Amino acid sequence: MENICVDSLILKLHDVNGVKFGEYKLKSGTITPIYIDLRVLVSYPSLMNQLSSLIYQRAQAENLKFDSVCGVPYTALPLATIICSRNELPMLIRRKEAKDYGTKRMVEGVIRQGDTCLIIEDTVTTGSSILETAEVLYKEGLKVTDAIVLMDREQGGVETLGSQGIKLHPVISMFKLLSVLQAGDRISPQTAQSVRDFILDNNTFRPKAENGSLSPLAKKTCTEQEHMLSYGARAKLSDIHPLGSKLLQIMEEKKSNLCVSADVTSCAKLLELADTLGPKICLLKTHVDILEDFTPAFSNALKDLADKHNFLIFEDRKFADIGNTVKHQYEGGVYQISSWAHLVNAHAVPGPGVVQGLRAAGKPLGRACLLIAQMSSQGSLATGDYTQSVLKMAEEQSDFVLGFICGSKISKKPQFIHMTPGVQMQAGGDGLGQQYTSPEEVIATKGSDVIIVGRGILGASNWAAAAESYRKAGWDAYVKRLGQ
Ligand code: S5P
Repeated sequence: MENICVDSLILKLHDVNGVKFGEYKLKSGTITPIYIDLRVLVSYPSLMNQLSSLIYQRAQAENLKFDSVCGVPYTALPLATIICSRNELPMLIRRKEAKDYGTKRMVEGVIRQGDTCLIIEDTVTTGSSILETAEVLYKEGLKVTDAIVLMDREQGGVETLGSQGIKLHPVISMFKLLSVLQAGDRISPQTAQSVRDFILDNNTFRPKAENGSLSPLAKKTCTEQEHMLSYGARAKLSDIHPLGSKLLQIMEEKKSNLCVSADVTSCAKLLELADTLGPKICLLKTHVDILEDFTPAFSNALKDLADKHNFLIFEDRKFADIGNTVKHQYEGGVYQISSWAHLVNAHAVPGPGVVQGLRAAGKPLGRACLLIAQMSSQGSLATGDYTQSVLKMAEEQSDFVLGFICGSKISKKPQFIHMTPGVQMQAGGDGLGQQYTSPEEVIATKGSDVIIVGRGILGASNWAAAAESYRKAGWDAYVKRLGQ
């Protein structure tokens, strides 16, 4: 099977003006800030071929069963033609107007009653064009169970067609398109956001309240879609913490959502670990107070390695005292944590003062903190209402809190980064309360962003190979989540 990169095709679609931003009037009369016009494709044969392959790959991946293929006229007609010609599939052509002479047929090609026809479309907004074509095919005695669309504007087409018994399979979604164009610096974060707002507010299927706004239930579904943004797109959101943005950029660049928990007890070992695993990780987590031979020179050496390999340092200090005390613990004492750790974490038990204390020392240095909203250990008390209160505390102090330690995604704000410890390839525990979940489960199912792995890597005979397998598992799960 041809290896086609969807992201690069999206950029090409933009290059050839297949996607435009501005003010355009749709068939319905609505003014839209994004216009998708794939009629230009016929002038770009190589792009046309690649897009056709992508569409057909989708049909194969879904294992669709059909006897013939029909493209919705006119734009999807050449796409369907290429697919049918390359794969030797029988095609049907739907006429827009019946001929006023001869056979007066609405569909050209050999029709066998009861056959199933797959519909191909270039762009879907409401799904009405596919429905029109399906109606014509039904009249000829054909069945339509599935349709594939290259670009889904995500304005209710899938749901509308689904309610009519046609399963729509989108190849590229609007949210994916925006995220790739934003990450590729083709559009500003503001433009991307305004298009997202427009799409969310103009869904033809979702129920609207009497005042015309979406119902809270529908809004919930919408913001969930937003969380499916890529790390790179989230890095560019307008109100993200600068350090959160930097971390997300590193993740995107290094294709790594792996944080190694460097729980070793000598400085030399920790530095060796950081140098060996540096290229594979986005974040290195330390417990500086378990080092037997800490010196200030060690923290300088660690900072150098972080620069060399482009990762951030996270001291897992779990501050949990009144603001004044944590400020001292953070900037003073033997460790002077704020001078070398980009990130620290804190329990929310003391109330918002704990963040205020950390902020006083860390903000001038450009640092940030994570709040512990849930824990991986058995019988943890950080659940339910407690977790919700932590979320609220983070929202109120998002100038210094950039995310959470948690078991699964707890905030729908894409600006917050979720990090999950207690990760190993195999489920199980350590006999001291630790409970393990797999990278796939944490990232793809639970919607977290970063896997924190300690003994899963440190216990292996080859650290680099183990880290690579965790990096790959975490990244594959993220790619899977984006495609969902
Ligand atoms: O809930 C938590 C929070 C943290 S930060 N559960 C955890 O296990 N951690 C930390 O993650 C813990 O202190 C340790 O450093 C790491 C997990 O290590 P592992 O060897 O069990 O992967």
